Formats: sequence, structure tokens, C-alpha cells
Amino acid sequence: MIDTNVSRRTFLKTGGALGALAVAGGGAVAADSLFGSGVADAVAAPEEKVTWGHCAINCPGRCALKMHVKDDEIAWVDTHTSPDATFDTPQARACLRGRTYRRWANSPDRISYPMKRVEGTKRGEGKYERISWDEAIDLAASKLKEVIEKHGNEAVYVPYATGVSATTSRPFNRFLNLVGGYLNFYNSYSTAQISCITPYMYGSKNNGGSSLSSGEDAKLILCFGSSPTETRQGGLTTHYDWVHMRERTGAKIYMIEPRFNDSNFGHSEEWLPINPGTDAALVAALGHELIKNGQTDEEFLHTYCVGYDEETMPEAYQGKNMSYKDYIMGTGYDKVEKTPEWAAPITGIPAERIRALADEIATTKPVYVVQGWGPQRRSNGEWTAWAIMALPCLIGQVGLPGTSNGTREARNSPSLSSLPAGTNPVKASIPCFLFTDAIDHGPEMTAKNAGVKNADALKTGIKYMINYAGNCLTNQHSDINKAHEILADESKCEFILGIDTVMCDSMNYSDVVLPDLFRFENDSQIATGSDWGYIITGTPATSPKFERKSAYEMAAMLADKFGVKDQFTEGKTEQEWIRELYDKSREKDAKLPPYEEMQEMGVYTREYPHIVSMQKFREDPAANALTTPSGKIEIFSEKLLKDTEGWELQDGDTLKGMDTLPPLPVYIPEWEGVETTTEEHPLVLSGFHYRGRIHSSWGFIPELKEVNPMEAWINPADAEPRGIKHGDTVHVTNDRGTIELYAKVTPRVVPGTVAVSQGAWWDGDVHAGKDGVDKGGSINTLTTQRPSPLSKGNPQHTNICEVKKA
Ligand SMILES: Nc1nc2c(c(=O)[nH]1)N[C@H]1C(S)=C(S)[C@@H](COP(=O)(O)OP(=O)(O)OC[C@H]3O[C@@H](n4cnc5c(=O)[nH]c(N)nc54)[C@H](O)[C@@H]3O)O[C@H]1N2
Ligand SMILES: Nc1nc2c(c(=O)[nH]1)N[C@H]1C(S)=C(S)[C@@H](COP(=O)(O)OP(=O)(O)OC[C@H]3O[C@@H](n4cnc5c(=O)[nH]c(N)nc54)[C@H](O)[C@@H]3O)O[C@H]1N2
Ligand code: SF4
Ligand SMILES: [Mo]
Repeated sequence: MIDTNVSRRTFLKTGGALGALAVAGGGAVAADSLFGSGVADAVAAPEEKVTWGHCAINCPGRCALKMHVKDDEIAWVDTHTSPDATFDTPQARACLRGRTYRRWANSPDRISYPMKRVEGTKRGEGKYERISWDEAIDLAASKLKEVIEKHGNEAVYVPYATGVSATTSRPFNRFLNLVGGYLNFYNSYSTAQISCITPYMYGSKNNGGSSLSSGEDAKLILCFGSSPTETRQGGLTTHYDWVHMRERTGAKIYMIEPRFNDSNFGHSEEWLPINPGTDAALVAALGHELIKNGQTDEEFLHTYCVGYDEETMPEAYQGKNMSYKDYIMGTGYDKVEKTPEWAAPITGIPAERIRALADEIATTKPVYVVQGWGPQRRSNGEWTAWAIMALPCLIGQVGLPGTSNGTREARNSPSLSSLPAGTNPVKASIPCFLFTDAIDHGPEMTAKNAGVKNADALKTGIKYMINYAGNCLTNQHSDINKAHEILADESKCEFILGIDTVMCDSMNYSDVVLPDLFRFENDSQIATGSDWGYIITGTPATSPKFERKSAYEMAAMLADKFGVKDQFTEGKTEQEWIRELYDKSREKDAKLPPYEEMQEMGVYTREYPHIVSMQKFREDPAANALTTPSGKIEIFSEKLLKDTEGWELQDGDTLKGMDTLPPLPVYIPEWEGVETTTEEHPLVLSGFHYRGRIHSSWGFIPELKEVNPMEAWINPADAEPRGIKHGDTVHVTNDRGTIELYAKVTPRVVPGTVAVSQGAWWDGDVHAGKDGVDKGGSINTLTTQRPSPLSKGNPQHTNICEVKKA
């Protein structure tokens, strides 16, 4: 373990900081003045204070922010930089977005006062008037009491929301648990499908991938649907690991993706373009070639796996042609042989290319297989993710140096305790993606039709929500026009309390709005990392401006109205909690320095050794059995069949002719995918996470919008017949609505697919519904609220559309 903190600490203590900061500041001014902000004058004067803080948005970076403060205002934003940084001692440097925080924090659009919806206006119209804190808290608390009395605590809900990460970022859950609780959710919008399927295959423990640094020992790297350069930005996160690994590995890297993503650039990687939603078909065809040519690792498959062939099938399923080999060779299920010729039209990859890749896979070792979360955020995502994980098993490339188990790469982080949420007296839980269903028709939702857990069915619909730091009511949820209809109806959800820093679209559905502080305007602590782990300890950059308060204070005020303030605070301020929680963590991790030192250094970094996934299992599968029912890798899962017995399925949830969900990693054509486009909507529409924003965060900052415009990536083969030229304004349409954005005519996307980044701010007319045009270009105007069949997750990359010149 390398401790890089000493030199930096010494550096700060010796007061060398200011000289160096002037240099760093100069850099920041130059970048800022590109936008013509006129900030240079403010920066030229010496600052009065430098504080540490962290980015708290849902981006793995959670990078360091070094705030230069003058006259109690942030004069400029710097980050974790020091002259002694080297390629081997990286720093938690903020990306362009993080470095624009001053613009967000001081934006005229920032929420400054409590507000309530203007009487007589509908939710979604966005008309608000200023009220006092007293009135705001009174309203929110009295409505909560009313709903709990009328409908019970199961009618209260805290929707999925990712705008704030810190050790004390869940105060509202803690408060609600003190007043009877709330309806739980499970899943995330990030990983619903892969998180659900991985335990079926690898068990629920020790099932993670290898660290990216393990790719240094590989000879061949297959990366399915991941772009660390775009989705893992920041100086000390997976993008750093990716660049580092690429410099060191001798491996050939394949990027298997519908888009030539930014991680390909300037590197030795080769793009293997694939149609979205079809990775499982590619894996089946690769498997076909490996089996046909006797190149599978039979010893591995027979020792470590269940369900590969007849011999390894669970007893109850033997003699039924239900193995993965039967599926691949055409002796079971759909009885279609999964030859490269079969896969070619589905995947868009020529048969001879599939054969060549199979040969390369068979003859090169070690092979490192990794996937991002794009392939799983789809209608068939559980099976796509499963198939990608099955590939390394077919060739025995699991648990050895230079391999991974086909899941996402591992990340390291020091461990910090969080503000205890207490115990929720309500046990029922819904998939987070189905909250609009729970508002609309909660009591119709059951375990068998909607994945309700810890109850057979919901007793009530959702009647009260606290939406804290999230844009998932509309913008980041699916089918914005449908979400609007459900949320605007006050007879369904009776009250929505919204807490944010700006009026994102979801906030326009609030009945009462509360103005929050950023984490860098608070004391705050966060732990994160990848190959390196780090902790950032922040203090407030400025005093609270206008009438903004911390979420902790807001929750305490609500608790007061219910007579549980003392139980909520336990007599502590947020700062005192952070400190106490840190001290607790330190008891378990003796290497952590005292809190004062952490505050002073701002960023504490730690390097971790490479992780090779499932190494112990490989070494001794009996002593280190997996937590699957068989203790082995399950390529066929009897448990999945049992867990889903009697589930109500919809058309397209499973293979044609099957009445259960597939218990193995087959290719299921997507409901709205390459094989199911229509005459009206002949193109596939696939989303991705954009470098210009984190989801919708920063989506309103003009300078960032200008350098990261909203574009529909379209192949020249699809653009030309439609008379569309690069830069044209186009309308992308399907049954759920229309979005307006620029055309990016480029061979960087496969023909037949249009790619649109997710997270743009919806900008339409609430009264126009799906006949209106969303000029913001938010892809969720076009996505469906139908969940994926097994995890009930958000299949937001699965869509079809037509594109026309506007
Ligand atoms: N800049 C930026 N960084 C982010 C975020 C952001 O919004 N912006 N969001 C953060 C969050 S919360 C998360 S969960 C992660 C998300 O991280 P990911 O889920 O990994 O990101 P995506 O962009 O959705 O998907 C990764 C890639 O998969 C590709 N892809 C889509 N469908 C398929 C498919 O069927 N097969 C294959 N092979 N590839 C496919 C997409 O084109 C995309 O380039 O990123 C985090 N980082
Ligand atoms: N079509 C499509 N939709 C998707 C995805 C996709 O791939 N495709 N990805 C999904 C994924 S992976 C995720 S994680 C979700 C993310 O969805 P959200 O969790 O809604 O993420 P953001 O859009 O970043 O919204 C975060 C909100 O927090 C606010 N915020 C920031 N800082 C603070 C603060 O200090 N205090 C308070 N109170 N608020 C703050 C921001 O202003 C913003 O409104 O989106 C999902 N939606
Ligand atoms: S958006 Fe991500 S990469 Fe950028 S500063 Fe924040 S945490 Fe770091
Ligand atoms: Mo996410």
C-alpha cells in the first residue's frame, strides 16, 4: 500500500500552497475566460480562504473541489492538484463539470427560498410563490400526518434519487423511520438487471469482477458496452485505471458496442460494432464455434459449472435438452442452431468476423471479459448480462490472473459509516422503477405481477413523496408524458415535497419546495475509489446564502413537528455526526488519520492491490463454494425458475413458445429492438450516458450545453435516404412523443440505430402531451415504463423510433 498523503500534507503545512495555487488558479482563469465570464478580476485578488469539498453527484469520481473564497463567495473552483503528482500517484481531480460548480452554486436559477405551488395551477406547470420556512414545514408536516392517518405509512415514499452522496445524505429516511416508516424500494436505475442476474449465476457473495488493473496481465480484452472515458471521469476513478491499464497491457482490446465511444480514441482498441440488445446472440454464436471446434474448456465447465451440458444439468432437468449447449447447438428450446450465420443478421456482425473472433478467443490466453451497464439497461438486460458472463466460463477464463468473470470491473474504497437510518416498520418493497405504477394503481401490484417484495400485494397507492436530490419523477424516469399525467393528478399522489438546488423538471411537481445547500456548503465526508480508494473531508466554503438550509436541518424541523426531534438528532449537529461516524470507521481501519488531519489534507488516498475475481473459488471450488444453490457457477438456474413460478408474463418477456422466463443466458429479441422495428418506427433508439452532464445534473448550465450539444447520432446510411445532413435539426419520434435535437451524421454508430445521450432537460408544453415536441431532447420522452421481466428494472436503452428533419 502506498501512502501518498505525507508529501501533500507537508506541502500544505509549509505554506507553499499559496504560491502553487496561484499557478493552478491561473489555469482555471484561462479556462473560465474561454467562456467570457469576466471572472478574471475576482481571481486576481488574493483569496481569503481555501476550503476542501467534494462533488456529490452520482458519478463514481466524487472528486475533490478546492474552493477559493473571497468575501464569503466562491471566487473560483480548483481541485486536487499538486506539483508532486505523477502518473503513478494520481489525484482526485474534478472534470469540467465539477470545475463549473461556481456557475451552478451562483446561478440565478438556484432555489433560494421555500416556495409553494401557486393555488389553481397544476403540478408540472412550474408556478411557485415564496413562503416562510414556518409555513413550508407546517404544510409538509400536516400533510404527512394526514396521509399517514388516512392511508398508513405504506403510502409514504422517498423516490430513487442520486443527486447527493455523502455519509450523512439520507436524513429524510431517518426521520420517516421515527414516525412509522415508508414504502421501501429495491433495485437501482443503474444496475437493476445485472444486479438481479449475477447472484443467480455467481451467488450473492464474492461475485464481483477483477479490477481493471488486472487487465495488465491479459492478452485479450473484450469490453462489452462500457466507456470509462465518458462514464468514469475524474482524476482518480476508472478512467484513470483504464488509461493506466492500456499503457501497461500488451493485450489487444475489443470494444463491443453499437457506438464507437470516446474510450476508443487515440488508443489501440478496436471497435467491434454490434446491434444493441444482441450481445447474447453474439455469445451464443461464439459458443457455437468454440463447441464445434472443440475449443471450450470442458474441464473447467465440468468442474466449476452447472447447466453447460447434459452431464452438468441439475438432476430434475436431465434428459430434457435444456442445457446451454442444447440451446446453442439447436437441440433444445427454439431448436435453432446458433451458427455465426444465424447471429450475423441479428448482431450486424458478419459471420466470418464472428468466426475469426472465436478463433482469437480460443487461441489467446489470458482473456479478460468485462461489461459496462449499458448492455443490461435493456428489455432483455438480465439475459444479455448473463450471456456476457457466460463467455469467460466457456473458455475457463475465470479466477486466473489476467481474467475477469465478465461482470463490471471491481472498485475499491475505504469504508465509512453512514448516518443510521434506523429501522423501517414498513416491510413492503417495490422495484424503484415502478413507483409511477404504485401511484397510479398501487393496490393492483402484487408479488407475481410487479415484483412486490415482503408482501403479497400493496395495501395502498403512494400518496406522499419526499423527493430529495432527484430528477427521477419525470426527466430521469421513463415516458415523461405518461409520468406527467400520473403526477399531475392530485387525487393519486396527494402531496410532493421537493428539495433541490434548482427547479429541474421533477421539482415542478412539488407542492412545497425547499432550498438546499450543496455538500461543499456543508461539512461533508465521502469515500470512493477504483484501483485507488480515497476519502474527501470538506468544510463549508461559504455561509448559507438567502434562506437555504441543509437537508439535515430540514429533516430535524420536520421531526420537531412530530415531537421526535431529539430522537432524530440525538443532540448532535450534522458536523458532530460526521465526526462521530468517522471516528467509528477509524476504529475498524487503524490506518485512517485523525479527523483534524483529514480536514486539513482534504483528500486522503490509498492504493489497493489488483483484484482477481473468484480466485479462491478457482483454486479450491469445494472449500470456497459459491453461494448459489449448487455452490458452482450456474449457467442454468433452477432457482430462477422456482423464484418466478406463477409470474404473469407479457408478450416478448421470454422466448417464443416458452411459458417461463428462460433459466439460462439465451438471446431474447427485444420488445422494441433490431428484430421488432415497425414500418412507422424503423430505427432502433439506444441511449448512453453523456460527458456533458451527469444525468440531468449540469443540464441547464449554458456553457456546458454549448460544448456538449444534444445530438442524435445517425449513420450516413440512415441519414441520406431521409435527406438529413450533419447539424440539421431533427425530430426523433415514437408512440410516446417527439424530441428535437441536432443530427450527428456519423459512421460512429451502427446502421439502423440512432444513439441519443440521456439526461437532457425536458423542454416541452405540459398541456400538449405526447403530441407536443420536447425541444430539450430528453430521451425519456420516448422511453417506456414497462419494466424488464425479471428484475422489473428500467429498460431505458430499448426503444424504436423514426427520425425526420424538423
Ligand atoms: N459523464 C457521465 N458519467 C456518468 C454518468 C453520466 O450521466 N454522465 N452517469 C453515472 C451513472 S449513475 C451510471 S449508472 C453510470 C452508467 O454507466 P453505463 O451504464 O456503463 O453507461 P451507458 O452509457 O448507459 O452504457 C455504456 C455503453 O454501453 C453501450 N450500449 C448500450 N446498449 C448496449 C448493448 O446492448 N450492447 C453493448 N455491447 N453496448 C451497449 C452504450 O452505447 C454506452 O456507450 O455512469 C456514471 N457516470
Ligand atoms: N433514458 C435513460 N434514463 C436514465 C438512465 C439512462 O441510462 N437512460 N440512467 C438512469 C440512471 S443510471 C440513474 S442513476 C438515474 C439518475 O437520475 P437522478 O437521480 O434523477 O439524477 P440527476 O438527473 O443527476 O438528478 C439529480 C438531482 O439532484 C440535484 N442536486 C445536486 N446537488 C444537490 C444538492 O446538493 N442538494 C439537493 N437537494 N439536490 C442536489 C440536481 O439538481 C438534480 O436535480 O437516471 C436514470 N435515467
Ligand atoms: S462529475 Fe464526476 S468526474 Fe466530474 S467532478 Fe463530479 S465526481 Fe468528478
Ligand atoms: Mo446510475
